Order: sequence, then structure tokens, then C-alpha cells
Amino acid sequence: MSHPASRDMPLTDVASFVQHLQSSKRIVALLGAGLSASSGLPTFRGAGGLWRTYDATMLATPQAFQRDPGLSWQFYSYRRHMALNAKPNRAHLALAELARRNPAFITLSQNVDGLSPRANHPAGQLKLLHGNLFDVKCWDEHRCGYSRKNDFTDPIVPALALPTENPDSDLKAAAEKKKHALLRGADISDINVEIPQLKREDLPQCPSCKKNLLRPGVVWFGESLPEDVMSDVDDYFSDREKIDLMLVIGTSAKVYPAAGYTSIARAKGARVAVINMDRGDARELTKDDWFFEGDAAVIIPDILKTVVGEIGEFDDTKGPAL
Ligand code: BV8
Ligand code: ZN
Repeated sequence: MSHPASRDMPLTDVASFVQHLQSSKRIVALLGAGLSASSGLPTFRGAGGLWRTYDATMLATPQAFQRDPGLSWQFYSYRRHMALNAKPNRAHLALAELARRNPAFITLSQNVDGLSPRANHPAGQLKLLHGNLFDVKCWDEHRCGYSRKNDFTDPIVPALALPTENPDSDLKAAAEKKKHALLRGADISDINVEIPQLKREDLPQCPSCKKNLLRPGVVWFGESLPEDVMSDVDDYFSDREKIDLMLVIGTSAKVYPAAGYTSIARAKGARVAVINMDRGDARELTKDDWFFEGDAAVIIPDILKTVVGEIGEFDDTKGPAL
């Protein structure tokens, strides 16, 4: 039920959003884990089961990797596996179609799950602020510099096979149950799946310097965002032309500098539309903004329809080969 905007309540009607969308040229989208929730990937706050005992933000640091590279790699290998077994949803596809139809639309994604690239989102308009699970690079990237992109090998080394792949493992049933329960989004912290202690030599090794381990090509807390990505984003925002619309999709908007782009866009004239399951994560909205409550996978194709047309489900045969 939509209601007229009062002093500090954002708009909730699609009609006024569509009217503004159709007259918008420069549009920015900020994506978070909520966009991929419907694809079966747990969000950080809701990160379920096996990793509930390890707060994702505690693991997403260089210190965690240095302290226990085996644990870190099992965390990232598990997320690679989950992401490879997930599919882009209609929101990923709708945003990719919007980029094809509007070259002045740019997507800033905090997500490392690879679902926007697999949705064929035009690469020049997709800025992966926090890297990508499927890029790997030498631990010592400054002295060695080895990196490779789009490594979809799963598991990336045999030692990182999920227990389900070790037929003799007695964890097989529990891990299978965990995987299916996680995909259902169930809380499976009751399934006690041990984290095997891996040997360093069994972890991904840098083939170039042959000294260091390889690490996931994601941006950890305390690390700066990729320079090439940041300069593209800075170019977009430093353009004198105003920004018409900012879409903030499925993010708790707590991580900086990513979360800061909404106020930068607003300062350049943007009206803001937040799409989120949780009204509590739609902060600082004015009567000129919108808040659409619910699943991004349903709402995004709907509110973009007049520009992108009818969006069907992801078709594996058409997506880029993994
Ligand atoms: C840097 C990759 C400096 C790794 C990630 C104090 C104040 C300000 C900043 C800081 C501070 N202390 C420290 C900092 C800096 C820090 C930071 O911001 N910390 C936060 C915690 C305060 N930032 C950094 O460290 C960054 N670097 O600042 O560098 C610097 C400069 C120069 C030189 C050296 C250093 C780097 C941050 C990048 C961290 N890497 N990811 C990995 O994935 O493992 S962050 C990771 O967490 C994600 O990328 C994402 O950014 C964040 C999770 O947020 P969300 O995506 O929003 O997910 P979340 O679960 O939180 O929320 C889901 C949302 O979806 C919810 O709102 C939910 O309601 C909604 N939802 C759920 N289902 C649905 C839905 N919505 C719609 N539909 C649904 N179906
Ligand atoms: Zn190296």
C-alpha cells in the first residue's frame, strides 16, 4: 500500500519512480549481498551455519589469512563453491540490460560472487569495488605481482575439496545436509561440521615466485580498493554533469568507502531509491527518495521494466562458460 510522502517519509509508489527513471540519464547502482540472497547465497549478516562461528568480517582480513591460511582458504573455497552453484537472478539480469540500454549507467558492486559478470553485465559499466572470488593473486603482490582472473576451478586445489568430495569422509552426510540446508537459507549452526587443519604445502602456491601462497583476489578490511576501479569510479563522479538517480540495492551500507557513494551521488543531485528487505537499512531517506521493501530479485525487474522490458530467468546456455 503506497502512501503520499510526508515530511521525512520516502515515496513508496512505483509510478513516481518510473516517471523519474524515464527522465534519468546518469544513474548509479550500489549492490550488496542482498541482491544475491535469492540466488541462494547467504548475506554477511545472515551468514549461516559453518561460518556463523567465524564472523565473516573477522575472516575477511590479511591478518586472518596470515594467522591461518588454511582456515581462510576453506572459507573462500566454500564461498567459491556456493557461488559457482548459484545462478544470477532476474535482478542481476535486469541491471545488465539497463547497462546495455544506458551507457551513462554505472554499477558499483560490493559483491565478490561473480553473479553480475555471469549475468553478462557489460564489464565497462560494472565496478567490482571489493574484487572477485574467482581472481587469485600472489600473497606478495607488490614484489611478485602474479595474478590470474576468472579461475573457476572448484576446488582450486584438491585439499580444499568440501567434505562431500571425499567419499571416505565421515563428514559427507553432515556436509551434504549443510550444503542443502544453506541453499534453503536454513540456520544450520547445529550441524557440527569440523574444519579440517590443512597443511600449508597443500594450499594454492604462487607458480611465479614459488615462495608465497596465492590468496583470493578480494579486498580485505584494511586494504585499499583496486586502483583501476577507483579511478574509473572517481572519473564518473568527477564529471560535472549531475547524477539523476542512485539505486541502493540489498546492502546494509556499513562498509566504506563503498557506502559513501550514496551521499556523493546525492550531492550531485541524485534522488535515491533503496531496495531492501529491511526498512532499518534504508537510512537518511527524504520525501524525494524511494524505499521499496522486499526481495531485490522481485522488485528490481519490476521497477525497471518500462526501460529494460520483461526479464526472464537466467539461461545457463547463454551465460559465459564457467
Ligand atoms: C579501506 C570482500 C582504507 C571480502 C568486503 C570506521 C568508520 C569508517 C570506516 C572504517 C572504520 N573502521 C574501519 C573502516 C574501514 C573499513 C570499514 O568500512 N569497516 C566497517 C566494518 C566499519 N573499510 C575497509 O577496510 C575498506 N578499505 O577503508 O581502506 C585504506 C586506504 C588506503 C590504504 C589502506 C587502507 C575495505 C572494505 C572491503 C571489505 N571487503 N568484501 C569478502 O567478501 O570476504 S566487505 C563485505 O562486507 C562486502 O563486500 C560488503 O561490502 C560488506 C557486506 O555488506 P552487504 O553487502 O551490505 O551485506 P550485509 O549482509 O551486511 O547486508 C545485506 C543487506 O541485504 C541487508 O541490508 C539486508 O536487509 C538486505 N537483504 C537481505 N536479503 C535481501 C536483502 N535486500 C533485498 N533483497 C533480499 N532478498
Ligand atoms: Zn608470487
